[in-house]
Amino acid sequence: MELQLWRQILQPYALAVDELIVKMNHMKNEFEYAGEYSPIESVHGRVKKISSILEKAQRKQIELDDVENQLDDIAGVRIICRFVEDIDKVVELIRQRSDMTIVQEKDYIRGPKKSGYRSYHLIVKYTVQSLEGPKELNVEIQVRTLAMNFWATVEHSLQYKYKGNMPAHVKDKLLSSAEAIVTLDDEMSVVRKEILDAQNYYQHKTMVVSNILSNIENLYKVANKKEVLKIQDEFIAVYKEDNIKKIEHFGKELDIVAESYRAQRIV
Ligand code: 0O2
Repeated sequence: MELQLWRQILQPYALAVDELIVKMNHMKNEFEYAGEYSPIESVHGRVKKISSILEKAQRKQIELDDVENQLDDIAGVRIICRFVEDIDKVVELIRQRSDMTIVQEKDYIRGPKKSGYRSYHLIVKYTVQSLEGPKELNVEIQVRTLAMNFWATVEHSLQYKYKGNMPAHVKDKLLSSAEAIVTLDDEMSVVRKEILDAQNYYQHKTMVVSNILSNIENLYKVANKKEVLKIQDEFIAVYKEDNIKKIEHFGKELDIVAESYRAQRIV
């Protein structure tokens, strides 16, 4: 097949990769705008090089005319997460989308490859629009942690260097470093809990403080100004102590004061 024809065949795959990078990054941004922790750390993508397509087709004995049907990873998107738990969350987000359909899943995390490779692979059907109309194609989405990605990148370049003849001592080193990556990911999961706890704490504190502020604002309309100023000063003093229990207690007492004014108004 001519080079020019290959370039033409690969165009819709390039469009799919570009679109999916934008969409996945948008999901990441949505979490961030909502002030929430994003399970997506970064998004990358590529269209397989023609030389790699030809090499894989030859290795898997695929006819060149059948490459588009048989090779699922001509278009590839990689989603990098900080923590292992984020991977399931990302897979769930993809499962819920209506613009792509998962047709295959390979869980190399619960069942790593012999090489030590860990990653979650999805093949999705995705439709792009071109001048020739809609085209449905397969895209491989790999979801992995930063640590898994580091290992896979190093191992991939060593595979390339040794071209199938990797010395035993290098293989052993890669296997032991794959185990170290599992330990690292496990230990980092503890930090994830702390990040989420800190985030929940922050959200709770924000809610309690904004209730107090709106109560003080309303009191200005109905109560004696001097009294409200006193309440405001007391609140600033409690807030500076940065003790959530004391802020909560202050909030409850203020609720009672605000409620009594509301009751007086009704009477
Ligand atoms: P590239 O250069 O990343 O595109 P096969 O190639 O037969 O093993 P198959 O059946 O196509 O794999 O699907 P699989 O197992 O889901 O793997 C597809 C892709 O996953 C590979 O693409 C790699 O990107 C990655 N991968 C799988 N196994 C390993 C591994 O042991 N080490 C590393 N570093 N990556 C792996 P390509 O086409 O091999 O390469």
